[in-house]
Amino acid sequence: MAKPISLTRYLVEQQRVDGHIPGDLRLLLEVVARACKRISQAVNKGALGGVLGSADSENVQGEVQKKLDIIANEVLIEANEWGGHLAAMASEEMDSIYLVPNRYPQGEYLLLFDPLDGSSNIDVNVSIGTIFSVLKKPEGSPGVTEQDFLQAGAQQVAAGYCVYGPQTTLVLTVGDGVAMFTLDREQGSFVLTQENVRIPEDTKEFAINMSNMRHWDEPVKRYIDECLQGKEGPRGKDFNMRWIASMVADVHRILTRGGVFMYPWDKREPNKPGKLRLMYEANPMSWLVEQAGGAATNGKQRILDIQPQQLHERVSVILGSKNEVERVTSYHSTL
Ligand code: AHM
Ligand code: MG
Repeated sequence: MAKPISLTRYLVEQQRVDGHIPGDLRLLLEVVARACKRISQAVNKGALGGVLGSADSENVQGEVQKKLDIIANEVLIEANEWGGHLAAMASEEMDSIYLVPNRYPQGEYLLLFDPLDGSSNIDVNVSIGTIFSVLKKPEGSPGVTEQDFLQAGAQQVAAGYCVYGPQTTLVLTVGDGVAMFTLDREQGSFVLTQENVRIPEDTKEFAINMSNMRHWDEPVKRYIDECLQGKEGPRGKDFNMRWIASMVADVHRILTRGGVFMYPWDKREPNKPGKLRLMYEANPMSWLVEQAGGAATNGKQRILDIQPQQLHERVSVILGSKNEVERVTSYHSTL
C-alpha cells in the first residue's frame, strides 16, 4: 500500500516539484491547518470544554456571537500573526482589518476567514467549519488598508475550508485542482485522502432553506418548483433535498457527490444582496467549486468576477454542479 501523504508533504511538493506556491504561502497554509486542528479540538470537547453557548456579544453584521465564534477567531489570529508571512487579516467576527503587530515581521499575504461557519449548529452537535481565502497584498502600497483587501475572488492565491464533522477534513486549492485531507488524530496530522476532486455536471440534489420560499425571486421559485414536480414535471426526474445550514457542510457534500447550493437574494431584506458574505464565504467556496469543475454565480455573473466594494459585503450564491448552476443563472436572464 502506498505511504500516506501528509499535508506538509503535499505542500512541499506543490512548492518544490510543481512550483505552484512560494515558500511563504506554504508556511501560511500550514499555519492555518494547525489553527484548524486546535479549533477541531475545541469543537470536539464541546460542553466538557465549556465552549458552547452564546458569548453575549454581537459582530459587525448584528449577529449574536457564540463562544466558539470568538475562540476560533482568536486561535486563527494568534497562530498567524507572528510567522512573518502575513500583512493583515480580516474576519467575519471583526469589524475592521487586523494588522500584524509592529513587533512581528510583515509578509505579503492577506488572510480572510469565517472562523466558525454554521454557528447555529454549534450547540446542536451538527457539522460546522472554518472557511479561508488568501490574497496577495497589492504591490507598491505602503502599510495595509481595507482597500488592499477589496480584490475580486479571481485574484485568490489559495482558498479552503476545514469541516468539523464526524471527521475533520481540510479541503484546499492553490489553483491546481482540489485536494482533501483527513485529520489523523493519533498522528496529529492531516493526511491526503482525495486528489483531483470533481463535481458531477448533473445532479438530482438541491440545497436551499425552503422556509424562505415565499420571499424568493421568480427565477429561484421557478427552478425549485420544477425540481419539486419531479418525474412528472419539465425536468423529468425526481430531486432530493438537503439543507444542513452550515455552508461548509453543504459545500462539502457537493464536492463529494454533486448537487446545487443556493442562498439567493430574497425579499426579507431587499437592500441586502444576500445573506452570505462575498469575501470570506462565497469567494473561497466558489473557487473550490470551479476548481472541481463546478460553477458559481450570483444569478447574473460569475461570483469570482465581482469587484468587492466592502469587506463584509454580502452576495447571492448559487454554486455546485455546472449544468444546474447554468440553468438557474439562465432563468435570471429570461425572467
Ligand atoms: P454564519 O457564518 O453566521 O454561521 O452564517 C452563515 C450560515 C451558512 O453556513 C449557512 O449556509 C447559512 O448561514 C444558513 O442560514 P439559515 O439559518 O438562514 O438557513
Ligand atoms: Mg459563515
